[in-house]
Amino acid sequence: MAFQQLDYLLLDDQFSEDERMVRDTVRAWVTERYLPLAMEHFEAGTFPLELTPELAELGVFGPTVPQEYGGAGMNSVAYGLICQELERGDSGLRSYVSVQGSLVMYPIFAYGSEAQKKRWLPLLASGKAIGCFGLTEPDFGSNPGGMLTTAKKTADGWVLNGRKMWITNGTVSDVAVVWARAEEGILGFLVERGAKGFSAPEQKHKFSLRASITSELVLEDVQVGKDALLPNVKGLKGPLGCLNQARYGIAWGGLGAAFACFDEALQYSKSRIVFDKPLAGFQLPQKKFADMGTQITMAQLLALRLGRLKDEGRATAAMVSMAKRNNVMLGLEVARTCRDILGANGISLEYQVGRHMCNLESVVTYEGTHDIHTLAIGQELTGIPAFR
Ligand code: TGC
Ligand code: FAD
Repeated sequence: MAFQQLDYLLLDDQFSEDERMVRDTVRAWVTERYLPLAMEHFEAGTFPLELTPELAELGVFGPTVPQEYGGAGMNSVAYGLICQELERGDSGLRSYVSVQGSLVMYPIFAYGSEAQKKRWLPLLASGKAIGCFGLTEPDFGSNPGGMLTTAKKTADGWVLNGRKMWITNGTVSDVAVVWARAEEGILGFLVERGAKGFSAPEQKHKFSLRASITSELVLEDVQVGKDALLPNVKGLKGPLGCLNQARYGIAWGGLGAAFACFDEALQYSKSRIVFDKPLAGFQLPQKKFADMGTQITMAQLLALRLGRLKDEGRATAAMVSMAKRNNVMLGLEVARTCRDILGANGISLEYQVGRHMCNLESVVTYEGTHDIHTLAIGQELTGIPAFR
């Protein structure tokens, strides 16, 4: 049966016609073009890179970037709905798109020179170039301020040394946004594929986010020109500012995965006969659906309100933390419950619930772990940072 999204509080009419059109277009594409491939790529541990031109045609790469730079100039709610629909397909698909837009196009747009913007943004928006974002290191994930990667100024530019890890799209990227420690503070650089001393080997053997390329970035005396520096930002607020954009999209993405699992389990339970009647007719599954439906509805309200505030310029980083933390954990808990409702079928990749459940174990960790966002909200409420 076709996917039916839960909309308990009739929130559909809270979206503009344009927003609904964007959502429905991406939803139809995911159903027709991505879902038929999802199981095969998850199993093989590959991403269908050949879909890149179609994604670009849909306008999902950097949709909020102004049209003069190749973006679609959409609002934040439309961007959120795009992330929701892509993650209904697979978290790896949403990752592919949100890294490109929020973590590569955004820093170039917000911190780059006019020349960097004119060169890279149209290439990235059209999918002719792919990018990645290198912040995390083997020993510094939650605490990126401790990074060991260095940038040393030379007469002609900079020399970069260090190692990044767990970098989405690294191996297939034409350009890497690399954050490094310089005398001046933490700075961002655009490192191009093929630069001498730069390599991006793929990290294998993941049980989660399998349909996504994850890589190390190795920088050994990589010489880049002065024009590789993102000139308009200095300090940790540079990379953290990008994370706000990506975390916002992920809050909607968690909802998308939850919608997929809820719908699959609801349909399954109506046709699965146990003890002579449909599983959906027993009280225990009904309690699970009532709990999940309520939590999903609250997560929808959170995402929508945050999106409207973001479009008004009133969303704060702590609000984004609340939405990422809540909606991703909600997605993970819904996926786990729905996997259980499907019984043994729940562990088969012929169904979606197990794939979403495994994927969300990554999503709950990346872009700030659940606990890091707990502390960010705690800091906002108490005024006391408890990170150290
Ligand atoms: P702290 O001293 O608090 O802050 C340093 C400077 O940064 C500013 N700041 C922010 N700015 C913008 N947005 C935010 N969310 C910000 N949070 C802090 C802050 O005002 C300060 O500015 P200034 O001007 O005073 O220097 O920094 P800290 O060292 O105590 O760390 C705070 C902490 C733990 C919250 C932060 O480092 C953190 O968020 N850690 C989590 C790291 C993380 O999320 N990494 C994600 C890597 S990328 C990724 O996972 C991509 S997955 C992609 C995919 O496949 O979809
Ligand atoms: P750690 O920081 O070692 O945390 C381990 C545990 O300790 C967690 O439970 C954490 O919550 C807890 N913890 C840490 N600090 C505290 C504290 N102060 N108080 C209490 N508990 C604490 N990074 C990038 O830069 N770019 C990418 O494209 C990217 N893509 C990724 C893709 C995947 C599939 C994955 C899994 C990760 C990706 N990451 C990427 C890395 C990701 O952002 C980090 O894994 C994440 O920030 C957590 O860092 P860590 O793994 O080092 O865990």
